[in-house]
Amino acid sequence: MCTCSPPCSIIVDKIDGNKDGQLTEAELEEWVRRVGRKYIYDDVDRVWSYHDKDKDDFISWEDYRQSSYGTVDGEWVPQISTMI
Ligand SMILES: [Ca+2]
Ligand SMILES: [Ca+2]
Repeated sequence: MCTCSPPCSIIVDKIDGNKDGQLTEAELEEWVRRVGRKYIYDDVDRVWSYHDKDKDDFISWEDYRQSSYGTVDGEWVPQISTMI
């Protein structure tokens, strides 16, 4: 009996493209590609939202500077969080 959380059958159902109850290498490969694309798109959304400070759907130089730089003694310097 499967004790996975969520149960393996739920995950297998998502991977099993033709719903025959069997997983093929091609189905697994397609699933890995699909999950990878979703991760990339989600990450782009996250980074875009972080940099678009005024939420106008454009990243201006001012947006980028505010999200990536701070000031020390009046000089713009990269923020430590963007250097890591
Ligand atoms: Ca299948
Ligand atoms: Ca903006």
